[in-house]
Amino acid sequence: MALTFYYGSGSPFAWRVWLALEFKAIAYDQKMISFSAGDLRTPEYAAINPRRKVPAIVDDGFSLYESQAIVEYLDERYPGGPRLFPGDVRQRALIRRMVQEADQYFIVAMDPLLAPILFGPKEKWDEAAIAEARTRFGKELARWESIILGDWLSGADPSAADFTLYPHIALALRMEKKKPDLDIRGLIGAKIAAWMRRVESLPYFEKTVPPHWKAAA
Ligand SMILES: N[C@@H](CCC(=O)N[C@@H](CS)C(=O)NCC(=O)O)C(=O)O
Repeated sequence: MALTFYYGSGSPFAWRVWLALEFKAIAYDQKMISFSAGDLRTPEYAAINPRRKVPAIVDDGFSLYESQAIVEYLDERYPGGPRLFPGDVRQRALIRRMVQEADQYFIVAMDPLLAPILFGPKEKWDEAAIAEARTRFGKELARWESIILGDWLSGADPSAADFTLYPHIALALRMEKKKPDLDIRGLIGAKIAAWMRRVESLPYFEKTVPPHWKAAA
């Protein structure tokens, strides 16, 4: 197998690459990195990604990390089949803009919830701070309701923008497992909810769902 994909279960950055690989029907070999077993700290992995994070790929001896760089690389290296950046120069610019918005603004708005709820102990939850962060995050989710341009985020066709935002929203929804009254679903508008169902209907979607999420479902 020419391309090896290194991922961690639940990483939205790895999930984006996984969706991109499947979308483009690129043959790959997958290696799941265990955060808890210390796989990121091995010298072998450091040689692939010295920042010791997932995702990473090794394609015919070429190592690459940083999810968005990987997605762009895949589209250029494997130009056959559907494009992750389809359309003309302006359409592709819109897609890149949305990717940036998802990675910059969406994540920044979600982080004040994610840090305490998914990664902190319940006993330390500050309900007032969580409520305030939820309101701010709700504004960001509402913004995407006006950003979406069609059936897919950037219009008529799926693109890298969909594969960037979807895993971030899925991670946000995951917080409800630990704190059901957070009601993230209640912050999601009708257009984004329909778009999520569209992503979830992609034939390869189920295969890319983080394995430990499926195990716990
Ligand atoms: N900017 C990076 C972010 C990658 C990242 O933060 N990965 C996390 C998982 S979501 C990770 O590997 N964390 C392990 C650690 O920091 O020890 C990308 O887009 O690939």
